[in-house]
Amino acid sequence: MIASQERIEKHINSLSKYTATPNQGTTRLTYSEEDLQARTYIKEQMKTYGLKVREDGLGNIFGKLEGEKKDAPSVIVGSHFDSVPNGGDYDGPAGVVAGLEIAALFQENHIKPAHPLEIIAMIEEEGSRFGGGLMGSRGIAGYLQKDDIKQLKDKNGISVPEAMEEIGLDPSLEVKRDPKTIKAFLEMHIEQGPLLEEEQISVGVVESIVGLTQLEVTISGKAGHAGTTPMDRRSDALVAAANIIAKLPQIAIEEGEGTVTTVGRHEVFPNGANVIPDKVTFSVDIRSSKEEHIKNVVQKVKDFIASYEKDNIQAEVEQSLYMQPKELNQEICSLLQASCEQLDISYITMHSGAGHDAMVLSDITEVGLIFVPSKDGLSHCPEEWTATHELAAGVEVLYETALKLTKK
Ligand code: HGY
Ligand code: MN
Ligand code: MN
Ligand code: MN
Repeated sequence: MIASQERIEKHINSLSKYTATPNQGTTRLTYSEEDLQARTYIKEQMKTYGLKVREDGLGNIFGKLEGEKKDAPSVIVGSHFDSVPNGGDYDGPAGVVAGLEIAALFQENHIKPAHPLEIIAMIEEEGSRFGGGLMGSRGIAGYLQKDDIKQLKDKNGISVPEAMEEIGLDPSLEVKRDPKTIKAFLEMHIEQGPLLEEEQISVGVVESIVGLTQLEVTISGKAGHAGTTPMDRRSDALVAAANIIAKLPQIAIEEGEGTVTTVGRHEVFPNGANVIPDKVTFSVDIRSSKEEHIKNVVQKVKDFIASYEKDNIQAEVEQSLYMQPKELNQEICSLLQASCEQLDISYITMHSGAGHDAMVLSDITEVGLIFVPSKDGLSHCPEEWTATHELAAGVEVLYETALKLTKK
C-alpha cells in the first residue's frame, strides 16, 4: 500500500470539522463560513504538495502540477466539497481527499508528468443552497452563463455573486474550461449503496450513471383563519400539495425499471399553526437509467398537478436541473480495471443511481468514476462511513490510472 492512510485520515477528519451542525452530521453549504474553512484547508494542503492554486469565477478550487509538455491538456482528479444538510463526512470529500493524496504521491515519488495534473474541489454539487445541483461542474462545462449565475439566489434572496464576495471570491473570473485544456477527469466517490460491502469488493468501476431531473413545484391557495373559515370555503395549498405528493411514488412504481421520485424539500407559507396555508413549495427529484422514463414521469407529474388546479388552487412547475443518463468512456473504464488488476484490488463494474460531477464533465472530456464501499450502504446522513483502508485502495487505483494518463 503506497497511499498514506495517515494523511487520508487527517484530511477526512479535518474537513469533517467544518460543519454548521456539529454532532449532527456535515452541513457545509456553498460559500458559507464552513465552506471558507474547508476551502482554506484544501488550498493549504494543495500548496503543501507543490501545486499552484487558483479559484475560478464560481469558487471551484484548482491545484496544478505543471507537466513537462508545455500546454498539454491536464488530467484532473477530484470531486465536490459541499454537502447535503446533516449529511456525512465522505460524500464529495472522499474524492477531494483522493486528489490531495495523489498530489502527495506525485510529490513523494518525484513524478514529472508529461501532462499537467490538476486536483479539483468543486462547489454546490448537492444544490443544497442554490437548488438544482452539479453547479461547479456545470460551470466548467459551460452550461452556466454569467447571467444565469447572477439569477441564482438562495432562500434568503442572496445571489451567487453576492455570496461569493462575502467570502472573498471573485465572481468576475472565468469558469468555463476550453475542453482542449482537459485530457481526462477522474473521480473517486463513495458508493452510497450496499453492493460493494455486501459483495466484499473494494472498488466499483462505474460504467453508467442515472439520468435525473429536479422540478420546483409551487402550489398557491388562499390564506385564512383556521377557526372561522368553513371547510367548504377553503383553498388550502398544503392539503392540495399533500395529495399530490402522496401520489408521486405510485407514478414511479408504475413507470418501473428502477425509476424513482423523491420529494426531499418542502416549505409551507405562512407556516402558522392557526393559518390556512396559502403557498407550498416542494422539490421533485426524478431519476431513471432510461431517458424515456424520466420524460414520461415528468409529464405524468405535471398532468397530475394540473388536475388539482381548481377552487383557487394554482400550480407552477419549473425544471431546475436536467441530466441525461450517461455511459462513461470505455477506454478510461478499461484503464481503471487494469489498475485494479495490477494492484490486485477486487472490483466490479457498476451503474450509479446517484448523480456525480463526472456525469457533467463527461460532456467535455473523457471521465472515469470509481466507488469505494459505504458502510451499510448509508449516505446523505451522519451515519455515512467508509474505512480509511478502503479509501486508500481507491486512491491507489486512481493514482496508477493518473500516472498512465499523465505519462504519454
Ligand atoms: O443527488 C445526488 O445523486 C448527488 O448526491 N448529488
Ligand atoms: Mn450527495
Ligand atoms: Mn457526491
Ligand atoms: Mn459528485
